[in-house]
Amino acid sequence: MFLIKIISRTLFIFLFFISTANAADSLQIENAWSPEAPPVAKVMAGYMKINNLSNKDIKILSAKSDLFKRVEIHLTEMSGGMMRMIKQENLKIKAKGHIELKPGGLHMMLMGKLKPVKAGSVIAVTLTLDNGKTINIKLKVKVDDAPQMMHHHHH
Ligand SMILES: [Cu+2]
Repeated sequence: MFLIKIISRTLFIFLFFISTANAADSLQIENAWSPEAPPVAKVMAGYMKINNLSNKDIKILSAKSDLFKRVEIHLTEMSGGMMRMIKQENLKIKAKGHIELKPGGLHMMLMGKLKPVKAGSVIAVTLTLDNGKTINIKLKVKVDDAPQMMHHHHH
């Protein structure tokens, strides 16, 4: 009995290290979501926190989704009282760093909606990284609770 306990504990620790080793050379996505848009809207936005757990800088080179013609990364900027969105050619997340895609800042722009997307559903997006890896993420489509979001913001 005692030996089995030791073996299973060792196995558990071993598996734990395998899973962290995998995560360590890639990006971890937290809280990925997209505000529900009116059915006629062709464009939607995506927000999330992206953690780089590795000790190398990682760039996101491109993104795609089957539900949209095109997926881009944009930066919202105020200039002269006008809000404009600037397409980012890539998105760098520094080693051990993180960035946040959020309303009014960096965001994912999902363009040319091909199918209806409702609150409660999920938008699958594939990111291509400069280290040759791809990661699949899922944006939860929710009714926009923007005023509340402000209060819940923490780092
Ligand atoms: Cu945009």
